[in-house]
Amino acid sequence: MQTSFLKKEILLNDKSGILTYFPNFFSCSYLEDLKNSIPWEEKLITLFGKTHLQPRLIYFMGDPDISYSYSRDTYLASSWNKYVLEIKDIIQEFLNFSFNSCLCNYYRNGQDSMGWHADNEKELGSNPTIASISFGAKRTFSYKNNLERFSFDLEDSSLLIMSGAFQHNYKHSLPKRKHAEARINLTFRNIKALN
Ligand SMILES: O=C(O)CCC(=O)C(=O)O
Repeated sequence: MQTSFLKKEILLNDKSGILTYFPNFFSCSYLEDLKNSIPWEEKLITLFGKTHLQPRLIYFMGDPDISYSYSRDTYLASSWNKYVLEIKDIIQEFLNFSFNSCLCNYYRNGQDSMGWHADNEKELGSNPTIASISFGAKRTFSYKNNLERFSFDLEDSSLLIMSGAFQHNYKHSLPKRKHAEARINLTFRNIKALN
């Protein structure tokens, strides 16, 4: 892959965390291939004692025996999808870093969203590097600490890398939008076995 002409935006780079954005990372969109080949699931989530359907479809995949617990649920990784594996190989080569799992999110329209959270589960280790890839509709990504809140757009075929202490110092979310077409987000993670 030719990477020397890639546009790179450093949105945050200090001891509180690192956010690096590549707006046109992929030259083609995998939206339709991912939409049609992943067996998307609608899952429940319990928040503040109430159980709801998560406002998006998800699918968790990864190496054998990888499991990930968040929002009080444990997900055992399903086997890799061929397109996700192809994308993983490209990202790994670019970052010189390997991932063993991917949480896939399918936002069907502007009503689908992701609430405020940090990816700070123990099995991600401290200061995890997470590669987040977007295909389809442009959506706003927001992040905040106790003092400030920031937002920017995640565009089709883009790559966002969250690293350093970002997950310790900020929460992030993908708010609802009045009108939005379908969007798929892949977040590649490296999950460690907990003893
Ligand atoms: O869809 C997005 O860009 C956000 C995904 C996200 O925050 C996550 O999977 O933890």
